[in-house]
Amino acid sequence: MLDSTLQGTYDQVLRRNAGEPEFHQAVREVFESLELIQDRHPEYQEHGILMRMCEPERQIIFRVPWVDDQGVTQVNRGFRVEYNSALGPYKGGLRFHPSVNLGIVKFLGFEQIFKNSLTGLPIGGGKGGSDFDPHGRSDGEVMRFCQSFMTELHRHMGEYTDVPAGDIGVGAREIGFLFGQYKRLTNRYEAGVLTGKGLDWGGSLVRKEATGYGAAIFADEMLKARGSGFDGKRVVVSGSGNVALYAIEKAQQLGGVPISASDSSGYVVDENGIDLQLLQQIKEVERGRIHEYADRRGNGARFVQGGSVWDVPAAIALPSATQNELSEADARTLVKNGVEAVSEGANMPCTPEAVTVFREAGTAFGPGKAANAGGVATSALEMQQNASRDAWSFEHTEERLTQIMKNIHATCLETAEELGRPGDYVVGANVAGFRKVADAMIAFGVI
Ligand code: NDP
Ligand code: 2IT
Repeated sequence: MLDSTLQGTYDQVLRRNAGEPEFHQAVREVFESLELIQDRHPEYQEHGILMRMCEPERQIIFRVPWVDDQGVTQVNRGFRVEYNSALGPYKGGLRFHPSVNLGIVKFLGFEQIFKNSLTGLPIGGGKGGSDFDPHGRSDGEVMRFCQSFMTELHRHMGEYTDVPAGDIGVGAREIGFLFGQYKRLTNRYEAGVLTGKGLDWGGSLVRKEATGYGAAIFADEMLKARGSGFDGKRVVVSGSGNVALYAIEKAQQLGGVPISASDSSGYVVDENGIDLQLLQQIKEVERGRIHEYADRRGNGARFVQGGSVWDVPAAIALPSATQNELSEADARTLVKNGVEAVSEGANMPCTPEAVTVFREAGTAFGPGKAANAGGVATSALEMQQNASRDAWSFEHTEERLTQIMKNIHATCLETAEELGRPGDYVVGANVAGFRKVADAMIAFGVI
């Protein structure tokens, strides 16, 4: 149960946003943490911070018509939720996936506000996307879709206004088509308006790797805080997209042995450790399916159709596919198999019931808004480079990323300690992220 003020606001959120379960879930989790600080911050109530924080500053929904390779007209729906600009321009990815709807975009945008605050960099929170499915579409179809999407979205963007990037289904190819159309429509080479760009046209080294690297670094920090480490231990990873691939790479560099990857068709287990080059070739270059890894690797690697990758015993888990992919039953299996740390590469991959299981078992649990903040943090570094018309080295940028992840980890731990919940990264991340945004909102008055 929430206290009466929080419950009242939460009821209003439910009423106003009917049929958006992922959004409700994200709000509820933050509110449960805010219970701990309600008494200390009467000013939040006085200034209506809770309700203002839950209501996006602006929500844009638009038609995206385009013509497929057969000459048939297709219509998708586009979204951009400009959630909160207290700390900087709206910043957050675009997701292209058939499951995208307003509630999904709002949950992601809401999480993004606090994640971006935790990075310590001047970025507000936003998210967008479309129910367009890039799977099986030709480059020409993806280009025409992206051009149509940007033809509407461009009027809402700007390096001081709203700076999108990638998320599920949106990588360097899509960002290229989007940036090209923005440039054409505005007649401005405004590099800082999008991040995740190619290295030859304003992109930042390490941005591609940043989310996965950051999630593994966050796991390492949590392990180190308990006197432990990757130390040759088995690492179970879900997904095989941008986040998963580079979580695998960094986990290997830190001395762990990642033994799995997945996509929506099933998962592969490779007891000898994932061959990252092969996985990248299949997923990044060929855009293939995960079973091809087992087909081509030989060596005892096996593909399991459907099923749960969390059945694979491991000491460290890096869920890096999508929301609510790790259930209460999965969490129990992981705990039974001796998991020490779970670091969320994806946004909200663990259900609330799963998080409770980890909390009760004493598993180190890094919530996405802290653990996967490396991606957006490096996007902010890309914006810095664009603003100064500079390009930093890989080493320098990776050092900045590592330091940011360490700072976020330390902030979460210190805040949790202050609140009498030592080791609880969920309350640490929620409260530390929230306070900065709330204080800025109070400074600006009721807007
Ligand atoms: P990609 O599109 O590169 O990869 C997504 C992966 O997850 C694919 O393997 C995909 O499989 C799988 N997946 C997606 N949806 C589902 C589903 N409904 N069920 C099962 N598997 C699914 O996306 P990213 O790697 O960029 O994103 C992964 C997660 O990380 C998302 O939650 C995203 O919000 C989060 N994130 C991403 C950041 C970034 O910088 N890219 C930053 C912070 C968080 P398939 O191809 O079969 O659909
Ligand atoms: O969820 C996320 O943080 C992202 N998809 C990255 C956002 C960004 O602006 O880099």
